[in-house]
Amino acid sequence: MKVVIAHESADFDAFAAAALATRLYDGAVYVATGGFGRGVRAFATLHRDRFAYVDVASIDAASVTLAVLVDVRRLSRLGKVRALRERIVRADPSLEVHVWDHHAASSEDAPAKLAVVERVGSTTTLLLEAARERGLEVDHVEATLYALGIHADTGSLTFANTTARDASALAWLMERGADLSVINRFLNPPWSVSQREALERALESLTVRVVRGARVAFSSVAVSTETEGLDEVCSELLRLSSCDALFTLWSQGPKVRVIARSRSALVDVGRALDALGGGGHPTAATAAVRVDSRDVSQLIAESTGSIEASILAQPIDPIRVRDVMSSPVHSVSPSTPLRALRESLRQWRHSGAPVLRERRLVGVVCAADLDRAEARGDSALCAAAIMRQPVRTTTEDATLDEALEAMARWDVGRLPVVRGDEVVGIVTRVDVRRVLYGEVAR
Ligand SMILES: [Mn+2]
Repeated sequence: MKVVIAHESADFDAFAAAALATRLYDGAVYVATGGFGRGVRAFATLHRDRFAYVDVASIDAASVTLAVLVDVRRLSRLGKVRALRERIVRADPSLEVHVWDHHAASSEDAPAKLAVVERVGSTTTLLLEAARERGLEVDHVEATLYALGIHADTGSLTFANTTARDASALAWLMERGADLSVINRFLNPPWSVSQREALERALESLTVRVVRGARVAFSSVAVSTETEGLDEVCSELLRLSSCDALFTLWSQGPKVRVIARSRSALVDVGRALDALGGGGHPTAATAAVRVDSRDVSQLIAESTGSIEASILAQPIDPIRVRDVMSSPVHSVSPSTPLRALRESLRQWRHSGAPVLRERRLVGVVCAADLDRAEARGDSALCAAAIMRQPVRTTTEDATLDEALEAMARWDVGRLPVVRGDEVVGIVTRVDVRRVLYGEVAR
């Protein structure tokens, strides 16, 4: 018997990859090992005659000769397949294992005879590339499911893990009739009442800590075991909290489920949840901790502590203003004639400069204002006449995010960097942009 196995709580990437694998491996059966996500379950039920799967209880693990693991290779995420997992772990020679996955490596990855592991946005992309190489065709219903897989794992091609390969796989599926209204319906199903309640209570319990310069939010709430879609609640909460990363700890029956999201390179939530035996991607990860006989609130405190410790251990420091500012600063005085100012800016190749009176910052001049003054015929004036006040400043310790926010708020393209009364540098929109576009080495 040949089986395809995806990770437990299968998302659309897992489900789509599993369905596609049953086409690539003739006669293979998708064995569902532990539940589907909210939208996936509705889709799977409606399409069971097209995308078949069997329950894990209905197979005889001893008769499996080929196990194809898709969107997973970490043994602890395989779900309820104990007997099969044992055969994989002891490298049973009568069992061949193939892996198709896009997750980061872990210490408990299944040993495999064939491993197609690449850091693309979705596992569906990897299988689809293989299918296209073999000349396999898909109809509009299959195209819709595979497109759902790519959309789900790449945030519709916007997550940082997305590659051009995901986009071209998606384009190929759209050419084959992937149905956008069906995709929208199942990708973002309407929220349930219990999700809304979970969101409200999680919002109330939100606490924010600054860890290594990153704003990290924590929230812990007890919810009933029937509450589904907590991953969606977590994503929404991250947006509402305007933090860099969010860890939600849901105590749910015998488990505390940890769901984490990050929207900053400063916090890799996949690595942060490693310590709790979970995992995932830098931007989205989960873990489940058994409560056993322990006190839940103590368990939550311990889990939170271990998450913070592992963020602290991550070798990622935010880029700060001091790392990119220009220093020392070329400055002018209020009495500098505009003609001389123009000449100085040209020499320094700057488009603006701070104005200092006896070393004290009193304004900022920029080339655009200088142009306007000259166009009005005001070239006989001095810097004081065109300088902008009040002066918006920043500090060396500010993060680039803070500098960017300040520029946007005050609509300025350069911020003098001050230490007490002294101007020690200047940071411009060009500096911030170079960081944003990854042109500055970390
Ligand atoms: Mn995936």
